[in-house]
Amino acid sequence: MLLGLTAALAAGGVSTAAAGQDSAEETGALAQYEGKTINLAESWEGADVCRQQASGELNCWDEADEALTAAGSEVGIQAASDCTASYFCLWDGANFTGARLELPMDTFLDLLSNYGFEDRASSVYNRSVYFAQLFDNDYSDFPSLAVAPGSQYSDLNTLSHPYGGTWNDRADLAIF
Ligand SMILES: [Ca+2]
Ligand SMILES: [Ca+2]
Repeated sequence: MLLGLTAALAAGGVSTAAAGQDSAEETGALAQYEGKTINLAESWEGADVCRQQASGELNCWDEADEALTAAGSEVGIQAASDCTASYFCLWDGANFTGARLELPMDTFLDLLSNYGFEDRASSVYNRSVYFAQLFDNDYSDFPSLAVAPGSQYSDLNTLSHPYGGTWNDRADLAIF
């Protein structure tokens, strides 16, 4: 597992290349937001939610727009159920609040730095049928946190990290 991970990291940009983008050698995932292209590794430009579509497209939008289109939804209330079915979701804040990144489960790994989301996740929800793992690549042996299908962690501050402290704002890599 770790050998495969290391090889994949050495190859670089696996998920970006798999998404069919031309900029595989550049760092940063390019997303569509309010009619313009933004590089998530540089800035979310104020977007609240970004979703890597299974088709390879990456789209971002504002939470307010999402609430307007979801008829009967609890406007302004952020919840784990905001996570799109079959996706793996990461939130900047605890209790499923703040900026949200949605990743499909059709890629082997996603470097969160490509999305400007390394050392940032504070709550997660694996709303898919596949097993997922988060890794902290600040350490050579890649400590990992398993997130079983259908499971969620509302506050990564409550999970101990093997190198001390907690998993809050530590994950850099997601593997499915
Ligand atoms: Ca955070
Ligand atoms: Ca880290």
